[in-house]
Amino acid sequence: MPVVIDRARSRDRIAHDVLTLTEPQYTSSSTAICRYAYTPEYRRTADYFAARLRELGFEVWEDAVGNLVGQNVPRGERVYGLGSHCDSNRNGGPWDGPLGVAVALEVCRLSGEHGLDLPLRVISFLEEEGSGFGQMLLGSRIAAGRITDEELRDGLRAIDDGRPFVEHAREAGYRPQEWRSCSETLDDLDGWIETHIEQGRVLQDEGTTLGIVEAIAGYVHADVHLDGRAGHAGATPMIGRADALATAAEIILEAERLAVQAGHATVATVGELDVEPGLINVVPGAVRLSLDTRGVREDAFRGVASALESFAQEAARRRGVAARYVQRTAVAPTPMDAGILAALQESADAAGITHRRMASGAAHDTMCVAGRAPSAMVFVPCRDGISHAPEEDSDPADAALAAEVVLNALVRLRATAPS
Ligand code: HGY
Ligand code: MN
Ligand code: MN
Repeated sequence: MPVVIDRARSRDRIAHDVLTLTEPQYTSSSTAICRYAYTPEYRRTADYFAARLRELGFEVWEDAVGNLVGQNVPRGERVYGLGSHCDSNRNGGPWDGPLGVAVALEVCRLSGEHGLDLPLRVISFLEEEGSGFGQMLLGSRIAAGRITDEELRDGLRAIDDGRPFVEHAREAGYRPQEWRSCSETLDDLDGWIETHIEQGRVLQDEGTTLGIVEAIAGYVHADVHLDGRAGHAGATPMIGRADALATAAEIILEAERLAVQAGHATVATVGELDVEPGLINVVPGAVRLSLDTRGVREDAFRGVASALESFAQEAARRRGVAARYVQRTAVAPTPMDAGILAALQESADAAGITHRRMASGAAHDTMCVAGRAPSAMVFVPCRDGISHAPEEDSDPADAALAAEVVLNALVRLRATAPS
């Protein structure tokens, strides 16, 4: 018999956790949610979840770089993993990340209240958004060993002050030199389920309650550095200019064209643009633009990235500009585990909750966990598909239904687990 929960109570508890974290002490911005690794606002947010887990009798710790872990059985015992992240995009909304940690927390409460005694580990990964150091999924990539010593030591610098990741981590009391020990954060997992807002609008437009995520889009993140020649905007003839920003403009439009041409729902975005000197009366001498290209077909989005690198070189050469393409990171598309997907689907059917299989266009820490444990995700609708914006909104009643489905899926998985 499926476990039937008090959905209103779960809705209210999840809403309380998520909305508490919109209070001023949990964000450095007055207009959006903005918190990221090793900042006071992030520390307070992690401490909030740590306190809620300790209230449930969980042992709570942080690994060598700051992934937050809570567990209700002794370390070394097999567990089911739940969680997400509680850092935010710099222009973030309340639900992206904290919804998943709050649902995980609610499943822990429900497991205790219903006497299910599920062995559970909650993980809130560090720096999922990359808002502090420019690298998404940083905490889960470190835990999954999908980074190198050199990248960690030399390649990661704080967006705010340019200082190395390892310096910030040490100042925050962590042991970045022991980053390999973070693999223990993903040890002993018999399964992993992350709940997240959809960040698109498929569920809303269809009127479906939950998304059962069967694959997560992979991505390439890179930067293109263009070095032209600054000059007087009035006295420099058009012929012979080495205008870095005009070169960037060609590249940005080419990224759009290449993504559309690639098909298979491939996307490409140039979201960051630094212009030097950035003055009205000076021909731009130097530009850095970011590239984010993603999709569920790796050949398609990687094709966009390499075609854009060649185009940038060619457009720059035509304009007497030097182009340098530097990849930040690349993560492959990640299929989810069939057994976990089936358990989620059966649980949703048993509870009479509408659902549909879907892919995630957004990246998630689950991509890194999936290499270490059978993993899947559950999506809840977010209003009009708005995310990575302060207007982001979601209905905690849907999150409560997700908690009920996840709880029952874990009960199913345990019942069918090899003894
Ligand atoms: O951008 C992403 O896919 C995630 O929200 N960090
Ligand atoms: Mn997220
Ligand atoms: Mn996000």
